[in-house]
Amino acid sequence: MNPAGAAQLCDSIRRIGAQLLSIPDEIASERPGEGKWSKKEILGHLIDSASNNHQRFVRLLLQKELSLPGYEQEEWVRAQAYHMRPWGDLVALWAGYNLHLAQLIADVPPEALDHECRIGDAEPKNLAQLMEEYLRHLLHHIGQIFPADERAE
Ligand code: NI
Repeated sequence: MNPAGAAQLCDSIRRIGAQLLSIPDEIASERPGEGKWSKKEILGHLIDSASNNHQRFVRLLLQKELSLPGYEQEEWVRAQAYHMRPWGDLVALWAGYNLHLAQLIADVPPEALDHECRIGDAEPKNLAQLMEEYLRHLLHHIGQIFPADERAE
C-alpha cells in the first residue's frame, strides 16, 4: 500500500471512531436478542481480531512460513466481559489499535506479502490475503454496529 493508502485508512478509522463515540453507552450495551452481541461485544470482537491479527502480521513479516492457532471468538468475547466496559474506553482501544495496524499494513515490504500462514486447520493463506480479510471483517462488523437504516438518517 502506498503512503496515500495508509493516510486514507487512518482517516477512515478516525472518522469511524468519532461516529462510534456518538453512540450513547446505554445503546451500546443493548443486546438485540437472546445470544446476540451488543455493540460493545461486537467492538470487543474487533479488538480480539486486531490483537490476533497483529500477532499474525508481525510474525509473518519475519518468517516465510508459519502455523498459528485460531481463537474461539464467542468464548473470547465472553471471557473478557466487554459488555461491562465503558463504551468510550472500548472505542479508544479499537481506534488506537487499528491506527497502529493501518500503519503496519501500509509499511509491509512487498517481498513479505506472499509469506504463508496456516491458522488452525485451515488452508494456508498469504500475508496479503490475511490483511485483506482483516479489513473486510472489520468493515463487516462496523456495518452491524451502524445498520443501513441508521446511517441514512
Ligand atoms: Ni467476526
